Amino acid sequence: MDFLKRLGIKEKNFGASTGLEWMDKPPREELEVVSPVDGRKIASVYLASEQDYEQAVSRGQEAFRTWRMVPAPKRGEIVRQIGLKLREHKDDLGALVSYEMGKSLQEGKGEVQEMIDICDFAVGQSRQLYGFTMASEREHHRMYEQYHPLGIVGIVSAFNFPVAVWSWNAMLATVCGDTCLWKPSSKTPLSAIAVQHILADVIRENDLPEGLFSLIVGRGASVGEQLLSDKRVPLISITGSTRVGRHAAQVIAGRFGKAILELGGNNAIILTARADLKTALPAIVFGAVGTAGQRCTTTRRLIIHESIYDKVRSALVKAYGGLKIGNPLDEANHVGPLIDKEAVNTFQQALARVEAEGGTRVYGGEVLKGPGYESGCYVVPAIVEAENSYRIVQEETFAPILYLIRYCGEIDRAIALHNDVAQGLSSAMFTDSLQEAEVFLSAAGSDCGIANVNIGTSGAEIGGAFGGEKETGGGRESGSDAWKAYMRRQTSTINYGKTMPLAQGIRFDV
Ligand code: UN1
Repeated sequence: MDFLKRLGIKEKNFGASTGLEWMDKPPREELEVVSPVDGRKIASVYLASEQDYEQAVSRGQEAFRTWRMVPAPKRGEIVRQIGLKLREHKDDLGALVSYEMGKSLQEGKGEVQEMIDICDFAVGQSRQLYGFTMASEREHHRMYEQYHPLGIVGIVSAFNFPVAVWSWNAMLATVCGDTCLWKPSSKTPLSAIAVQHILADVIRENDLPEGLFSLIVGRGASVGEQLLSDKRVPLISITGSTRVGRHAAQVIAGRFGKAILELGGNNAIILTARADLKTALPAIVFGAVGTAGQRCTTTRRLIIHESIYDKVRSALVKAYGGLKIGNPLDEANHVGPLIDKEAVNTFQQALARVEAEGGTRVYGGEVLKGPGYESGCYVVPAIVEAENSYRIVQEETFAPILYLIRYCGEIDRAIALHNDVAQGLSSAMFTDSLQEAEVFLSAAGSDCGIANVNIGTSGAEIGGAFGGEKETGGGRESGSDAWKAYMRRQTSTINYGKTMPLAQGIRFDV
């Protein structure tokens, strides 16, 4: 476990920092971080107190006053340096993510690559914070819009992407002139602490102010509630469950704050009669069992045309039979553990519920025991035949359960089933029919924020806007023009004439 040392993780770590400074005054509640990989304690973290939170916010406000006046391309230069540091630490940080969270090493490194990619994206963006110039209806007037920094951006991230989702938000916020206050999941605080150490070099080398990047590790509602109701934090970006997001959105709206919500998904792939199963199969399996079914974008429902249903079911059972489940740091394994035993319970309860509603389990569902599985967090990914209307199918269970749903007739029927859930994150269709594909992507097609053709539901690139509709929350992070959410918009009109004409031709002579 040399990577822990190289990332600055000690036996006991502090969970609150404003940059170079760590808040280390005792007494503090201590949180033990246990790896789902082997059930061993990795390290412990002293949780942040309310005073630490106050300190982080006041430093964040102070840093904002100078940071907002730094030219955006110069802010981009800082992000460029962060990207370089992440490249240096990619293997170690990827290993820590894998060990602390349980995703495969490939996916752990992929997550750090996603951070590097968004750094590159944000550097380019720092020279492109464009506003429009509009034609004024008044003579000798110029009208244009500009984007200004917002202030402190709160970033609440989830355990399943313990570092990448922070970077989507933080790197854009940084080039936009904001300061960042990060509350990571208390299930994966060490990955966040390691990132804070990586940032420290860049902060030191560039003499950046304390409060530009703050970290607050809290547990349960304590610091979280403080953050939600804090008027000094104009924007909070939240990744998490719909339940948490619904509450957060109400509290933030109550103070007219802004929120970017990336909540639950219930993502489906439609396999039409025209699907190429050779390409579809790996996409389905990766989508359903990658990160042990704990991605927001995980494929949870497979909507299959009746003419190929039996063939698809047997191909999937065969593919699942070849999956290697075990220590995710061993690159021979495809599937690692769930995050904790509570998640294993949720997995088992969901399987019991779907069977009670009439579903048939065709593969998996067992909890693995014996050597290599001591943590009690390893499960065999499950395939279940179900109806879309089952209550459990309507919910997002954060575990590897793939529901097979049959459709008959035309794709309109498949699309209706597809959209008949409360969530709207990611979606896909496999077909070689141009017509079917275009219908799926049309206004009458998928109602999700992400809609793919001949690609699975998970593994989005950072260049596109990421997020979804309905109970997924409506927010967009990452690429495209998602940066606009991190800034405030201003329309400015300048009169360079010698008269005072009013808009709409109104005359007001005094
Ligand atoms: C998430 O699960 O919260 O599209 C993010 C994907 C990844 C990001 C997932 N790029 O699967």
